[in-house]
Amino acid sequence: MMSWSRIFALLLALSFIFTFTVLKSTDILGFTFDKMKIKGSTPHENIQDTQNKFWINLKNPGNISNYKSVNYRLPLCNEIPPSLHTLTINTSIKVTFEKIIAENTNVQYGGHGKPESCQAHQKIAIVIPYRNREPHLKMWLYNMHPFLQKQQADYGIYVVEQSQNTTFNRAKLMNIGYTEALKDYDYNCFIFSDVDIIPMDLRNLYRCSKNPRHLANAVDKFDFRLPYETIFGGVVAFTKEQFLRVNGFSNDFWGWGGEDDELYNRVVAVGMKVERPKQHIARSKMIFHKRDAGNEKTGKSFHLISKAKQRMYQDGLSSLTYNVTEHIKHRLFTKITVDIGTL
Ligand code: BGN
Repeated sequence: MMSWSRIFALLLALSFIFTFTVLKSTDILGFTFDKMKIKGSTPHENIQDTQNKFWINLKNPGNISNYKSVNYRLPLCNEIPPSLHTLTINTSIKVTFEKIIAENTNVQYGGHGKPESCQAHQKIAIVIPYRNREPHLKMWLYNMHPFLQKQQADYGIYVVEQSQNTTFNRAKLMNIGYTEALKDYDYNCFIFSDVDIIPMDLRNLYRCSKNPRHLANAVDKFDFRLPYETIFGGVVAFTKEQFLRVNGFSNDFWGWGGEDDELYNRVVAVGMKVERPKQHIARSKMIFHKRDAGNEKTGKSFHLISKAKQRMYQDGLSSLTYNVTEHIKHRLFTKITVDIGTL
């Protein structure tokens, strides 16, 4: 015969088990129990920084799901984050990776940041075409990590580097950034940015919208105006679907100029239009530099731009080929070095 105290203890245990099962299945506590096990860990904790540097060379990047973070039921962030204001950008100070890391401790390997107090509406990949511009990259990261965090963005930085010293192909690097970023995380917004453009106002939200957006429409180099109405260079934002719809950039623009004009024509050809933030908000600084070697004009742009509508479905994401030669998760960005062939 069981004593009353034993019966009571048994009932208590049963009710605990019952409550636990119900909470687990209904997720009442606001996060799933399996994920609770990794509460407090960062998505990147599995990566060992054995070389005591700021980066890891991933031999098999596909195996590391370093962006699958804890699914807290945070409230959605406000559409417009609080306390947005103009910024003073000083590009003459000296910055080091150590300094940027020290000032952005929330940023995780691969250059991934997200708001801590709320859930962002968009998952944003920032794609930067790159070759041999380390001082600019440091200046960009120094300014842009704080910028994106103040904008409460859930974002990752992708620096796509052309490995060969041959003619540069900005547009193809953008297409590669889009393709590679999607292997990391379910990004739904892509911001394609030059490494030398820094926004001067937090109200210039680096976000996607119903139409593709031109974010750098008031650059100091052009006296904070549009040099021509259809300009679409510097920094543009596309949702995943918008970029697919235009089949990305053309891969056939080697050397300086025109790939952005052609992209503009693609956008118009599929019936979308370009949106722009107001010019007093979109003020941006371009870091001064001379034209890079290997990025001369080739003189072929004009013809390609005029044929955008006819060519766009044969030339773009659908025809993209490249080889990744190095894939690095730096503390402040993901760097993907690629062999893209030559002109
Ligand atoms: C234009 C370039 C753009 C560039 C802007 C601003 C061309 C096409 C020539 C037929 N277009 O002249 O790519 O964004 O200047 O620098 O070169």
